[in-house]
Amino acid sequence: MTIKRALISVSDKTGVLELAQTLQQLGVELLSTGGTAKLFREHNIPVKEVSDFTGFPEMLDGRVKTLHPKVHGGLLGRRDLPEHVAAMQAHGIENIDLLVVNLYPFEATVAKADCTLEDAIENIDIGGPAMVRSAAKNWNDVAVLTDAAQYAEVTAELKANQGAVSKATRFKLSVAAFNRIAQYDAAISNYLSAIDFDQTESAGKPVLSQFAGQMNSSFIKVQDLRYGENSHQQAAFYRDLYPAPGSLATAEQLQGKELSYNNIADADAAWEAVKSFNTPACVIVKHANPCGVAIGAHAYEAYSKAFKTDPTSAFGGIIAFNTTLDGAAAEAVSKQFVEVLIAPEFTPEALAIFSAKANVRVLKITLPKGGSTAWQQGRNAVDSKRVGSGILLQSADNHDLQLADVKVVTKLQPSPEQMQDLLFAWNVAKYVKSNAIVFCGNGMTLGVGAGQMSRVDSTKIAAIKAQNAGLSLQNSVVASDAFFPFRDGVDVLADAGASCVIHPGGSMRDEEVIAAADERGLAMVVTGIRHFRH
Ligand code: 93A
Repeated sequence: MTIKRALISVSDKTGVLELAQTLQQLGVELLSTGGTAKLFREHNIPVKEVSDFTGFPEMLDGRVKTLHPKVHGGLLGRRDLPEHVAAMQAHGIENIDLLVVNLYPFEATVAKADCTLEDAIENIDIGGPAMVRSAAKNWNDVAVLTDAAQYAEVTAELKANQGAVSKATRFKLSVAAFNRIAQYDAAISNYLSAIDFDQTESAGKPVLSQFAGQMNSSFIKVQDLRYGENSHQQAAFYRDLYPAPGSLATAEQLQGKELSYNNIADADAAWEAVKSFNTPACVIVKHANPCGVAIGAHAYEAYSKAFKTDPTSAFGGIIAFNTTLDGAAAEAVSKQFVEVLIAPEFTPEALAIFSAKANVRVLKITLPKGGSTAWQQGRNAVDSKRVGSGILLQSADNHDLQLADVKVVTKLQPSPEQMQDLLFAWNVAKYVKSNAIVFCGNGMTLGVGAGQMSRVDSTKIAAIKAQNAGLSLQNSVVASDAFFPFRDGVDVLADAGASCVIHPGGSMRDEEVIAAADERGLAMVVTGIRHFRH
C-alpha cells in the first residue's frame, strides 16, 4: 500500500521534521493541524492545514480541529469496498493513508505538582485518540504512528519500498496504537477516579485519595513466558507503564537464558529483600523465601555467610546483592549452581567469570539514589492479590523499624551487638512467608523457618535447618513475624539455644509470654508492628 496522503498532528514534535521531509521526498501530500503545520511552514515543508482540507475552521480553543467526516471518512473508508469508495466520492472525501499523532500530554501534566483540575481536563485529547482509533481500525488500508520511537523503522521501510508500508507493519502499528489509547484512557480514568471531589472543591486544587483508581493502572507486556509456575500453565510478564527506579521491571539482563515465571518471582523476592539493607548484603532465595541472608564488609563476605545458612537449599537459587559484585564474590558464587544473579554493578572480572557460564541469567538493576529510604522508592506503592473474581489491594509493607521504636520487656537487656542482630533478624523476617521464624547471629541467618501454619513448627524447622547446616543456635537471636499467642513458642526458642527474641508483642497472653522469657533467661524486644507475608 503506497502512501499518498498523510495527516500529521503531534504535541511532541520530536523527530517529526525528519519524518515529514522523508514523506515530502516520497511525494506524499501532508495535512496538519495548527501547531504542527506552523512548524512545517517554518521549515519550508509544504503542508495543507486540516481546516483547509475539511473546509471547517479549528474552533473552541482547538477542542474541535480534526473531528470532521472528511478526516474520519478518509481514515475509515475501506478501499476494497465499492460502496465505500462510491460514498466517499459522493461526499468529496479523500483517502488519508498515513496518520501520525501523539496526544496531548495528559500523563506529564498530571505528574506536575502544581497541576490544577482544569489543566488536567484541558489536556484530555479527544480528536487525537478518535483519529488514532479510526486509523487503527482500518489498519488494512491505513498506517498509524503514535510514538516518535516508531519513526525510524517506518521511515526505513518507506524508503526501501517506494513509499509503501507492508501489511504486517500496518497490523503491528495498529496494535501499538490501540495499546497507546488504552494506556492514555487508563491514565485519565486513574487520575479522575482518584480525585476526592468534595475535598478538591474546597481546597481549590486536586486532592487525590489513596486507593481510588488504582485498578486502572496500565501495564505493558514485556514478554510471553515459556510457561507459568508449571509447564501446563501459560504466562506472560507485564510491567507498569512507568516502572519505579530500582524496581525489578527496570532490570537489564546482561547474559543467560530467558527468564522463567518462577525466576522473575524469585528474583523480585531476592531483590526487594537485599535492597532493604543499607550495608553490603546478599540474599539467596528459593521458592520465594530467603534461605540465606547476610551482611558483610563486601559482597564476598556477605555471600559466604549467606551461603552457609543452608547450602542445600541454595543450590539452584536466586542470588541478589545490593553492592558491586566483584571478582572475588563472583568466583565464590560460580562454585554453586545459580539460576539468577542480581546486582546493581558488576566488575569486568565478575562479568568475565560468568560469561564462561552462559546459562546463568545475570541481571543488573540500578539502585535508586536518595539515602536510607531509597530502597522504598523502587517498591510498588500498592500490593495486589487476586482472589476469586476479585482483587485485594493494600499499601505495601514498607515499615522500616528503627532502634528507637523497640521496647525491651524482659529483665535481661540485649547487648548492643545483640540488638543489631535483632534488627537484622527482624528485617529478614519481613521477607519470609508467615509464619516466619528467623534465627540469626553475627549479621547472618542461622536458620529460617518459613510458610508454616504453626509458629512452633516454623521454629522447630528453623532449628533443624541450622543443625543440618552445622550451625549452632547457642546464644543466637531470633525474630518472629507475629506475636507469640502462648508461651510454648518461647519455650521452643529457648530450647533451641536463642538468647534474645524480637517480635511484635500485643498478644492477650503477653504477660505469660514475657514471664516465660524471664524464666528461660531470654531478652525480649517488642516492635508493636507485625510483618505477615503470604
Ligand atoms: O482538542 S482536541 O481533542 N480536538 C481535536 O479535534 C484534535 N485534533 C488533533 N485535540 C486534537 N488533536 C491533537 O492536537 C493531537 O492529538 C495533537 O496532540 C495535537 C496537535 O496540535 P497542533 O498541531 O496544533 O500542535
